[in-house]
Amino acid sequence: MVMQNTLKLSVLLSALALLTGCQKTPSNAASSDTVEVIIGSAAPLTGPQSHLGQDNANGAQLAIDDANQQSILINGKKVHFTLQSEDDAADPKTGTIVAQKFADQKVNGVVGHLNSGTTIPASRIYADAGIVQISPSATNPKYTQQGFKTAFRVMANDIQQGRVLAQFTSQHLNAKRVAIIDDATAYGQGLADEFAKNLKGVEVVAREHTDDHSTDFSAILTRIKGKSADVIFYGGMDAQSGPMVKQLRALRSKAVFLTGDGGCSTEFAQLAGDAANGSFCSLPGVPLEKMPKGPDFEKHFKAKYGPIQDYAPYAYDAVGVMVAAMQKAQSTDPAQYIKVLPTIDYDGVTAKIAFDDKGDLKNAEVTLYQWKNGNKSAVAN
Ligand code: ABU
Repeated sequence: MVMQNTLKLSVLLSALALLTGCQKTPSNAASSDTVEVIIGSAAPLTGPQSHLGQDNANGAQLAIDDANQQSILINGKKVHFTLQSEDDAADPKTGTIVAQKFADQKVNGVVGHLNSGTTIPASRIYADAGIVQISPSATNPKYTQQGFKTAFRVMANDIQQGRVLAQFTSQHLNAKRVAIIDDATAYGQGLADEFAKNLKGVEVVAREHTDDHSTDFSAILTRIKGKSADVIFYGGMDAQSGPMVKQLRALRSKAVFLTGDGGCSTEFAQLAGDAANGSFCSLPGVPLEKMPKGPDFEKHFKAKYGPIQDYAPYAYDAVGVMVAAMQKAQSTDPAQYIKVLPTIDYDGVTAKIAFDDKGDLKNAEVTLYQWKNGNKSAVAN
């Protein structure tokens, strides 16, 4: 009996060892010739923002594939990069679970998260674990204001974006009465606050809140119509901005519709249809065709994944600058390559990437667009 139990235990232990062996190699564990590097990607891969999350993951994967094509040597050893893509469902709590998983696994770096609402709580976990985090799309300024040395982003933040949107509203749209709606998330509410703070000579006639899962805004829009707003600003994502502008036009409102980057995607135009015509939105960065390597990237990305939603080039650059830092430091250990990130000068697809003392992009730009027949084009601001 004792023999049988010992045998069972031994079989169980062997099975467990086999299972453990099947998991991805932890950071910096290497065969004698190749160092295996795992970069985590965290974004919503399910739910209303899954198209944006997949766009980020695809951009990051393309950069990983390109890095592997280059047969990079670090400290004399060949490096093989793997992207581990996890779904945070755009949910702050799930975001921290994903972050803890990456921390336990000791991944070499994280590209993400997509949303400010997940990026900010996850950033403390990465900071405690000493893991470099580069967000390609979270724009709430708080992310890089917490004093975490591990937190970086490769696009403008919402202090910059809110200011541009407000100046455009005050000076170019000549708005007198503005209504503001947000989705009560770190991003949507934060951007709406920055927008409101920077308006000049404009009365805010309504301030309304929804959430990032709603699709029926008729009650909010009816209340706003009663206030005769000439501009409606929405702080939130495309899954809401698309139906919102459609419902606004169904109410025969002529108010100008304006939103930030979360509502400025290809998906927005598809959801809104003809109602998108004439709407304005902002995106961090310069238009794709004016990015240093934008046109080449678009061809390269489209051939594999189809149209870009929004942030894929930034996810590509987030991986690219991380790999460049590893090469410069000749180490894949975040404790080592983090030391070169504050002085890195990287020729990205989207821009020249260099970070300020907080981890924000230096010389970040914001562009305003107007929609016409399913396409957006840059407007002077
Ligand atoms: N930047 C808009 C979408 C992501 C976020 O900041 O939540």
